[in-house]
Amino acid sequence: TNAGATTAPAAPAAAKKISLGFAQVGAESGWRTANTKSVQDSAKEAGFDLKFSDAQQKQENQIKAIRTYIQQKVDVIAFSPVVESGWDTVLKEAKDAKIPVILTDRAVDSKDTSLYVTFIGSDFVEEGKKAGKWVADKYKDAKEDVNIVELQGTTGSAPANDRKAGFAEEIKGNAHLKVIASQTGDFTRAKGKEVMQAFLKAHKDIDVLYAHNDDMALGAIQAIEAAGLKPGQDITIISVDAVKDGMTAASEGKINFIVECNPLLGPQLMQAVNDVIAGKQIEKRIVTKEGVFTSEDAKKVLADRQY
Ligand code: GZL
Repeated sequence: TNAGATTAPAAPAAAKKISLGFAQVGAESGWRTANTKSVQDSAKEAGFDLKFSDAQQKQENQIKAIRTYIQQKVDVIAFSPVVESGWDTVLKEAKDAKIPVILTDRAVDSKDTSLYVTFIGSDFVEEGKKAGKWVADKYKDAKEDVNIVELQGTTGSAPANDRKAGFAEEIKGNAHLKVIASQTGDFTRAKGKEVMQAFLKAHKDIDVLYAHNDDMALGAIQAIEAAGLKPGQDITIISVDAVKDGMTAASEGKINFIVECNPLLGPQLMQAVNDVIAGKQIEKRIVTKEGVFTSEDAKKVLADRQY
């Protein structure tokens, strides 16, 4: 018999962790912070090696991050495109490198849908419609013009384009409903306050503010109060996201109606990553579930809100 010392079989090499490269938009809003936390917590939960970057809302930084992930040969790339266009080149590079790409939160306008496996995110047109429907209903018997100002999200972003379109669609049936000013506040409180100050200087008779996110609405509320007006009373305010600070303002009657935009996309993203790695078929579009809240509703659910 072979008297040679036997050696224990080598311990199986720890299964190589799935590596996920995530190129985040930035840290511009409460929504984004909650979204980042959801991605990071879920990746940890899933045991993935997460590489994460913050692009400070600049497309070139997101493109750089994606190129880095390609060089690092990650298993999957995911990102939330800060704007809709300008992605085809870098997405082709990922495709040539045989690295699947998952879109989360925001969409791209690429015609070639083979450039990404799936898009997990809200239906922003639907969100704009929910906001517009509420305004159209509130002012359905208006006998004189209702002057609306609009704080748009980041110029060129899917949420800004679609929330604007959905809202306009729902109010077009009533000629009294007039959007007298519409400008980007870049989804931030600071810019929302600055643009609302300009709106208040230019227009003495604003009836409604439609803000594409809570952070801009909260900035605008500071400007409205500084002008000696009562937010939620002198100026009716509708917003989108339903983050904690927005829901708090709603519970205080400073925001009258909030359309929820769910940032907790982490679990669905990690499920999609596992499915991609397993070679499973994934639906091209995964829509997140979300509701709406009046001031009354906000009071009831505020304590239970996760973000
Ligand atoms: C929407 C998301 C938007 C939020 C903003 O899914 O892209 O970006 O509504 C965030 O708060 O800045």
